[in-house]
Amino acid sequence: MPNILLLGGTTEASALARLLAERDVSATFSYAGRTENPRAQPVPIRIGGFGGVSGLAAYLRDHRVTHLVDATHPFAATMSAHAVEAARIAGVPHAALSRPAWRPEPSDDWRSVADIAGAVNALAVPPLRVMLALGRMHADAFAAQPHHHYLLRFVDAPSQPITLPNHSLVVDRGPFGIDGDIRLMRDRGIDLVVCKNAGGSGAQAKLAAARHLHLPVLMIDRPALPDRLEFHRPQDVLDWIDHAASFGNERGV
Ligand code: 3Y8
Ligand code: NAP
Repeated sequence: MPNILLLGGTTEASALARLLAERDVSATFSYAGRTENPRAQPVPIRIGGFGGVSGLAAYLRDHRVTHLVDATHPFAATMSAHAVEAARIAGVPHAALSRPAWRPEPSDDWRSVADIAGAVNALAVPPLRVMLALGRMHADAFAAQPHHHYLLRFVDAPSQPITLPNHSLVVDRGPFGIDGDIRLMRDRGIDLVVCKNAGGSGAQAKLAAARHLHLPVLMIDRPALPDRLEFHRPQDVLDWIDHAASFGNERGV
């Protein structure tokens, strides 16, 4: 019988959890514990790190996991690297459920940068009203460019003071809608949107809103991820799990 460990935290991970629950497949949904009230899931949840590669490999063995599915965010590069290595050590089949990177439409005004530091450097320009749609973990990096007004959007109210001198904060969790993001950007007089190339649908609204308002986008490219088996649709992950199980070979190899 398959026993899945699903590394979650994305819309696609939640969609896969629903499919697994509908098919009554044994699965555990894993959150890092970054937010106060993570979305409930239709399968058992575990919250918190594993303790690095060795901790995850031990978890896979101790819980007799038959398949490890990494459905974390494309910027969760450490988790994804650990997942590939721990699955190899434990001899557990591994696959990623990821979403293709966003691509600009012909009318879009995107400038791509390699990483957060690249985005900070790109803001060495006269004062702007910047929507920093990066969440909480990277906001402080932009204190190096304190002359802009930053609109921040966090999932939870911050527990630490925000070091950006000139900012306003919206506490909201996605998935976001286009009309809501158009209203937010228009009401706050946004000149520029800074975001990660997350892909998927849950964060895409801001790109459509920027397009509608003819705003430029500073797009942060994804970090490098290890080579691995990847699917883009939850159903394809289910077929991969079924294929291994139907061959009576739970190791999926
Ligand atoms: C804890 C689980 C679902 C999944 C929903 C997706 C969509 C909405 C859009 C903006 C961009 C951002 C941020 C974002 C989105 C989905 C998805 C996605 C971006 C939750 C969640 C967890 C997190 C962690 C959080 C990070 C932050 C990033 C906010 C739950 C809601 C900016 C990424 O306060 C913090 O410490 C937040 C940290 C990592 C990035 C950062 O660097 O701050 N996600 N987001 C997961 C865990 O503990 O394992 O609370 O329910 C999940 C979702 N956030 O099933 O509904 O599929 O991506 N999340 C980015 O894309 O740039 C917001 O504002 O436009
Ligand atoms: P990260 O930097 O790649 O991972 C750092 C450490 O956090 C990992 O080594 C692991 O700790 C722990 N961790 C990460 N994801 C985990 C999970 N799903 N279950 C258990 N432990 C996890 O990760 P991150 O970028 O902080 O992302 C954390 C979570 O937020 C992930 O679930 C991700 O899908 C979600 N998320 C992230 C973003 C983003 O922009 N980064 C956006 C949306 C959602 P140990 O080493 O102790 O095992």
